Amino acid sequence: MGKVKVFGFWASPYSRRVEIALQMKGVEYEYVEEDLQNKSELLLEYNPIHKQVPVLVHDGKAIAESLVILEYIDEVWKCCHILPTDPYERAHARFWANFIEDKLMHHRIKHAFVSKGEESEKAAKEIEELFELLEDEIKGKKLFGGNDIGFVDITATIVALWIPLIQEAVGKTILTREKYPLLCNWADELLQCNVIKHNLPDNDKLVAFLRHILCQTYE
Ligand SMILES: N[C@@H](CCC(=O)N[C@@H](CS)C(=O)NCC(=O)O)C(=O)O
Repeated sequence: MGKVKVFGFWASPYSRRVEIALQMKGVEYEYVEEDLQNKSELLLEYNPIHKQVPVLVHDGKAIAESLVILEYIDEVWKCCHILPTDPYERAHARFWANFIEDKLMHHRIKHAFVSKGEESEKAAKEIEELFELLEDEIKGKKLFGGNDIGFVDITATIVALWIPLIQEAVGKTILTREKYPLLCNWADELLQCNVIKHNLPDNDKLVAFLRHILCQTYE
């Protein structure tokens, strides 16, 4: 099926998505760790638009953007589907993955956990509303993908691991078991899965890293 390479960064939830998907499918690949302060010529060549990890290189052809890469992996390696086969279910999974991407990721998480004063309260309220929507969506299901890990679960690993560790790093808690029991049960379930467990960074190392980058942003 051709040579597969992943350009990633150890603490990146986006990079982890790609490795989880490849390992679910049993695809062999070479992993290249990028220094994001000093990006390699190859990364800039493969992802000239965004200049970000992850990048998947398959048979010499580069694909950027983690969700695009997940769909590519699912189309090329057909075993154990990441996206549902039913068109409606597929659309539904894409909707929730995009929801996580557009609404939750990027600046919203940083704002909710590390901004100060009035801005902080507003951002925390906004993120609480998003968690409520996810809490509702997971109702009656073990995982977002049903009984097996799917597109939304892989996209949402940031909620299962990064958010609890961001909370630990900055000493502010928004996602609690009392308020979001179903979402927390889902996170427990997901973190038990071997392919997820083996693909997540070391907790202490990640907390230290998150503390460093998040606090630096708002100093
Ligand atoms: N939308 C992109 C986001 C990727 C992203 O933000 N990557 C970060 C690492 S977590 C990065 O490469 N940052 C370096 C930079 O922006 O200069 C995806 O889904 O792949």
